[in-house]
Amino acid sequence: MSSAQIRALEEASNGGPLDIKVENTWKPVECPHAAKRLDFVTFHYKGFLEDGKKFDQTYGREPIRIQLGVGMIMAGLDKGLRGMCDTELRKIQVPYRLSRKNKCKVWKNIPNDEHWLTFNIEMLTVEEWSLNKQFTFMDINNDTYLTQNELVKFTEKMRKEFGKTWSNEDIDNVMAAKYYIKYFDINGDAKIVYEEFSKVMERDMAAMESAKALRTKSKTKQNGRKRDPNVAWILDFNNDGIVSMEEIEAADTIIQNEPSIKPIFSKDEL
Ligand SMILES: [Ca+2]
Ligand SMILES: [Ca+2]
Repeated sequence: MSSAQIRALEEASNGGPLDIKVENTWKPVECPHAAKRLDFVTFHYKGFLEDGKKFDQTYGREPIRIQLGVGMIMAGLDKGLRGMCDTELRKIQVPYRLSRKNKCKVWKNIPNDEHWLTFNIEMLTVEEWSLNKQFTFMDINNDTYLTQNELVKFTEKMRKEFGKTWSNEDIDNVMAAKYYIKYFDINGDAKIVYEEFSKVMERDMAAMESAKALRTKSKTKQNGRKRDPNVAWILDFNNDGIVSMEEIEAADTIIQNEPSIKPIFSKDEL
């Protein structure tokens, strides 16, 4: 029997697509902040094949630091790491369906064809998301501002190291970075400092809250993905917090033009 046939049988007996299995092996008494989407988490893992053989571990090298919910890790682990606390130990089993990832540096030792993968996770730190942490994450050379060139490098780094890609492959990294600068650069000096970044992000997040309230009131289902706070922030062209299929499909064309929402604020807002 092929592995695809085994999977089909297992899904049939499961009554639907297989999900991850989580065992809480150890939880600290104190948990000041449980990991949720957008938080930055730093962890070690040991990975095992279905026959129990260890295929990899991060012990002995740098632990892994990723942001949750933005495509930096296989879907099964992204889900399984949610709710973890500093120092917590968890065993997460990930089915084939949720272990897909692009070829990249950080995940290169993880086999791509295994039916089930088991990860023993040791959570080191959970850092709660903030605008400041987000800005620092993108400021890869740590000089307190973001430039077009740096944003291109950041996007490249996300792809090479973590296998994160644009959902529309026609999007060009340089065009996206250019658009991003125009979207955030309040004083027009081609650099984004934290004050500009936070000002524009806060404006957008307020707009997203209103859109969300409106959706709740009219019981409209959100149709698309949650907005990514990294360079892909620009893909939510109508500022409603949801990146729809239409927005993704039109993105490569839209970003060739000036942003329709300008980084301009009235006197009251500044
Ligand atoms: Ca910088
Ligand atoms: Ca949208």
